[in-house]
Amino acid sequence: KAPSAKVISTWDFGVAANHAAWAVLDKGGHALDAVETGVQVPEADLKNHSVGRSGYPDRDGRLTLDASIMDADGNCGAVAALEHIAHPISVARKVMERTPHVLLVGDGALQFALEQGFKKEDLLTPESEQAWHEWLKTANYKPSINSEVHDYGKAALPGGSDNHDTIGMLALDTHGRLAGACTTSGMAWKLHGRVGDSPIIGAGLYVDGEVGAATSTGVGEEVIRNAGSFLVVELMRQGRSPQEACHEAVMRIVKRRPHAAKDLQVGFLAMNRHGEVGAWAIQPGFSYAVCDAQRQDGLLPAKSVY
Ligand code: SD4
Repeated sequence: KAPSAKVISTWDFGVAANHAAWAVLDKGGHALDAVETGVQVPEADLKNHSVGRSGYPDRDGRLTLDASIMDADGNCGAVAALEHIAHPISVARKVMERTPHVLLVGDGALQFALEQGFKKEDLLTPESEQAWHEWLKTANYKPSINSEVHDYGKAALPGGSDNHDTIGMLALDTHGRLAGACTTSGMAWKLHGRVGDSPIIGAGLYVDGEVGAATSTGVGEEVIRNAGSFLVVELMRQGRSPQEACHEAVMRIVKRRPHAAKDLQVGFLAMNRHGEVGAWAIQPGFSYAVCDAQRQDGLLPAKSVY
């Protein structure tokens, strides 16, 4: 019997993204095409200030994008601190398919994108630029890394700001193939050059066809520190359900740095190769979207530590 296709993704904007991915899966398409197509939806959404076009810029007013994509066989590609390209996920896929490399950053990533025929655009909308000007008025362009990271943490809390974070998407197609994609403009007002977890394979995204896939959202520094998505997949390999694996990975973050963790958000989302899903977050408020043949617009609250 052919496996049932399924796609899941982070946050409420995942519902619309899942719809686009489902159109690919429902036709018997490849999970990799599904996740690329799916996350392009929030990348293009002007109302969304944390992914792609109209994302909030860094401290210097520059909009820099991070994205990664991975399939079940360990093929992967990523871009970090990429400017001026509307769909960083598609550049990440080209890195995977057309270079011997996994990760291209900054000017090099832009140069590669232009060589591949992507269009150079100004992605900072007047609204996002205005928000940056407002932030500058009170932020004092704070030089202290520690206080900035702390502020970033607060910004990622529900209600802390409208910094609504990353889209991470995981799909299983009708041929039983898994794939994942992750894309973000990163934390609003970050230091120029800051790279989060989303383009780091094993941190913001990890897929292993033998086991399952995981992705993350929230304060990327905490996810990188703990190789978060890799950890979730390895826990599933050891027999945990996706839900148990996400819980244990979140607890690892909380136990290692309890004082930092109580004020910041990290959420994990996972799916094993049988299509079972799970999620867990540090703080309440993390939701994830689920779409399969039974239900196309599912949105579920994740359990949380606090
Ligand atoms: C990152 N996880 O860059 C991403 C997205 C984010 O608050 O903005 N987190 O860390």
